[in-house]
Amino acid sequence: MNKKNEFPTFPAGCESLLCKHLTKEIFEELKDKKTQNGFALEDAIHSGVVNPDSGIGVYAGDLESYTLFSKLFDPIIQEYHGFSPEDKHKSNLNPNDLDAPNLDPKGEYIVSTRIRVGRNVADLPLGPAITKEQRNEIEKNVSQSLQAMSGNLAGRYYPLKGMNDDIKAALIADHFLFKTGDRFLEAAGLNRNWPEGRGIYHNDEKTFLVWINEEDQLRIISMQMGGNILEVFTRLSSAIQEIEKKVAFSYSEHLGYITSCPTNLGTAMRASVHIKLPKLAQDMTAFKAITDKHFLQIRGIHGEHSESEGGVYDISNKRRLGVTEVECVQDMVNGVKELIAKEKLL
Ligand code: ADP
Ligand code: ILO
Repeated sequence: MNKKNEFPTFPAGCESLLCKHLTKEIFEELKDKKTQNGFALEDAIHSGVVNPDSGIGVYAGDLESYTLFSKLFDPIIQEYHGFSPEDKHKSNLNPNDLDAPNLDPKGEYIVSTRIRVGRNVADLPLGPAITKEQRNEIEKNVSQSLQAMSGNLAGRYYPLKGMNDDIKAALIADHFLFKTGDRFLEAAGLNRNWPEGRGIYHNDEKTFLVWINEEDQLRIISMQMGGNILEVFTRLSSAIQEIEKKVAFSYSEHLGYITSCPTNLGTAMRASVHIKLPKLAQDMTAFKAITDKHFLQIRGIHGEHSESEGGVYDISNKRRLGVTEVECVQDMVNGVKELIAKEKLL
């Protein structure tokens, strides 16, 4: 058991970026520092300390965490995104710059497409350090702004508190809603006061959705069945522009959009397909060679830390910082094109 404010010990075989980059020297230098929101090093590392199977293991409590604890965050960001402290982030949400032809016209491989971005409200703490009152205020303001949306983005907000259990389970099983009780988020302090202040907004077709106050204060999502990636990106891009007219988001020239998990910094974008690759899945080395080449990540179909089912995988961009939104989606498009070509050959 690790003691408070003592250098944590990690079990043998621990592969998290936290355990790799948290040296005793850095720990001693940072352990008594706190951001203006009272967020300390031990809060930032708690999730990775109690979950040694974490891939990353750290969360930020606010924008200041990224500078105050930069000796820990910078090498983690560098290793995950290949982005150095001198680099600047860049943005491009223009669908006209995306080269995304229909990769699967007969609908044999791509089951569904989803692109999401994370956003947090400017000048407030991030989820791990936010107060209950601040969180509830965000829910109120953001859900009101969303309910004023029109056209194909018009919809309704459904608070998690009081949501019927069957409806909740169906929304999760159909990949629309976040799960409850994630142990990584729990240890990061992101599940405090659950389910209060959380909820989901969606249009009737459930092609445009916004999660409120999960890992990030907003997760803006565009998704639909099949492989029309351009349509999904175009919808997301216009939705983001609409929301940005009403809500100011936390953004820095260096790190782009600020998120609680450093893997999401920058574009905060994850563009994914659920894709059937049963033959290629028999040879994970060949599979991984293609995903690595295109900077892609393989997940199971019930989200991160879940397994594949029936040869269907969640394939998404891994890089999010120092690349534009168009480049994130382009990574996914290029890789999926090659994955389908390989599956066809087998
Ligand atoms: P994130 O919100 O960070 O992308 P997850 O990996 O937890 O995190 O995914 C959230 C939900 O979105 C899960 O239910 C997952 O199955 C679903 N999802 C992700 N990609 C797709 C996709 N291409 N089609 C359908 N559902 C998807
Ligand atoms: N803290 C977890 C998850 C890291 C990346 N994923 C998300 C959802 N942010 C880990 O370190 O494995």
